Amino acid sequence: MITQHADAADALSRYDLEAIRAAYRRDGYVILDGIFDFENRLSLEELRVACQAAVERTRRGEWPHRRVVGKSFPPYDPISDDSWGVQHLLHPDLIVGGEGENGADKQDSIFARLYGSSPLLDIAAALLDTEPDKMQLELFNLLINPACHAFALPWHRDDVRADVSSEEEEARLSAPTYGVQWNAALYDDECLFICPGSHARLRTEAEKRANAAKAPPATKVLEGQGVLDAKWQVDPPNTLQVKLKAGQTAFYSQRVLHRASYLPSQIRATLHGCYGGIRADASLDSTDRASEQLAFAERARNVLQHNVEWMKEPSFGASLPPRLRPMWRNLLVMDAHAKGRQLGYSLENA
Ligand SMILES: O=C(O)CCC(=O)C(=O)O
Repeated sequence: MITQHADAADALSRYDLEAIRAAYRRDGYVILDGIFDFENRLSLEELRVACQAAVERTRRGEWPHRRVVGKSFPPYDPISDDSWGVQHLLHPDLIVGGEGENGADKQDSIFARLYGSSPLLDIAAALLDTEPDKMQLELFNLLINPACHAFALPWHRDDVRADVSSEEEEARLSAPTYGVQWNAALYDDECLFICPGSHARLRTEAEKRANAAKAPPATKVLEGQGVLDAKWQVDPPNTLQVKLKAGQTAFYSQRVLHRASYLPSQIRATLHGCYGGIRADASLDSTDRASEQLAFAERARNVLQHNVEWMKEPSFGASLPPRLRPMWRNLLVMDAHAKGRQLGYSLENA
């Protein structure tokens, strides 16, 4: 529809995509304003309400797909009742049987509408150097403050293990990267720490030490207690605390070295999503290029380790906004190529 396209173009024209791309390539992250101001004109407040319903349902123990305090990476075995994330915001069951009649459909679609909206999707496409219909639907989760624990994730790259040799690290980093991740803050959020530029080079000795260190264990804290542990002894000197104001979004490479710290007293509702770009040659078996194989495995593992069987349902594909449907089909293609490969999990919980 003309209006929708005009709005999308208008939303995008406010951004200097070349400058954004240059910053992202150099630093491995870029922070932008205004990605919620998309064509459907949903407000931050509406997104907060929808997220609050999902958080309450998770805290009541009614939503099994959650990031569990005590587990930094998948699989998130339910070892604790407390949670640091709500998984699968696009899952049709998140709303069915959830908060009741009032606004349920609206909440259901608000996440799909945001995930497929402009300028969010178009900026991600620009960062991936592609077009939305050549991208794949991936993960869309919500990162939240635990209810009663201080919890932290160790320094990590999402799919490169800390104990890689320099040769392997070099091979992994020089393979193409087909994904982009983003944190979109509904409240001010200072939980994420990164080493800018570390997505595209070997780690320094200080970064290797940080990457090898365990995070402090989860500890129970009383209401109102605690401050965000802005500094760990092991932090490399180039550590940057990512400070997002409500409404800001950080797009970042999953290869950038990063960690995170969470406190119950620090309200967090940060939408956490990723998209993948598809390879020009969709048939993986026709290429013997080792770097393509590495790139494919990285992307596929990143998505498939999160229990996404439900995403393959035709009814889910049919329920999506039109812009997301080619992306959903691309996800199925990737899944078909991944069949029979033992991709495993990206990282190990310490
Ligand atoms: O909490 C965050 O912002 C970072 C989450 C993260 O590092 C991860 O999901 O691997």
